[in-house]
Amino acid sequence: MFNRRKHEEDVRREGRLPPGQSLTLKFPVLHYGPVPSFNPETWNFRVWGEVEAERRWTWDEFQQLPRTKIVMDIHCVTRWSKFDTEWEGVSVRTLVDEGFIRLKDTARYVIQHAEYGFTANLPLEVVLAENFLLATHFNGEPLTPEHGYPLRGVVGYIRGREDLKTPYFWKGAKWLRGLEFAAEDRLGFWEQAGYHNDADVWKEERFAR
Ligand SMILES: Nc1nc2c(c(=O)[nH]1)N[C@H]1C(S)=C(S)[C@@H](COP(=O)(O)O)O[C@H]1N2
Ligand SMILES: [Mo]
Repeated sequence: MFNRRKHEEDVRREGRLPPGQSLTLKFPVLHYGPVPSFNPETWNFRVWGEVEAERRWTWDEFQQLPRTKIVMDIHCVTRWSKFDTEWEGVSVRTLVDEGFIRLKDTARYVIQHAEYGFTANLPLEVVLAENFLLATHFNGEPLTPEHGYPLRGVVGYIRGREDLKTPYFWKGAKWLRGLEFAAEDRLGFWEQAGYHNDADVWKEERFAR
């Protein structure tokens, strides 16, 4: 308890605690519905929509993509924040820069599609920023099933990067199966349920109404 309080004082002083948030040392699990199972034989990852060519990677092929590590603070709309979390996986920016994904000029939004039809939407510039990752590992270990194994979107705050927009953590879909690049925005699962579409943690954009 003392430990938690002290950590919270530290991040508050450093300006890293967004309004209305409190620090947790745990890693709460939050999602709608059951945890899906994973079959590496049938799993694939698809990219479609406003792209020059649709892509589909098997689990083995996905392992061969270039990998990136980032350290971020993550902020849940239910008011817990977790600091200095380390994520490893595949950067969408890298996939675009290295030609694995070729975007059309018309691509302006990205819909993450996960198991059971769950979706989360973000503007393209957020998905292409350094604080968004298709993550396979958390703190050096593969994701656990309840945190999205084998793949999830993650988005958070990178220290000192006030230039990047930081949305709440719900904008990262667990059990991710594909990215749809779109010309028009379309509300995802939680956004349709009344969560704020922009979800900026510093502006406390929690709910739309
Ligand atoms: N597939 C899927 N991903 C999801 C959700 C969900 O319901 N389904 N919930 C989101 C919400 S509301 C939050 S706060 C985070 C929680 O991630 P965690 O369980 O790893 O803490 O996952 C997000 N990703
Ligand atoms: Mo959430």
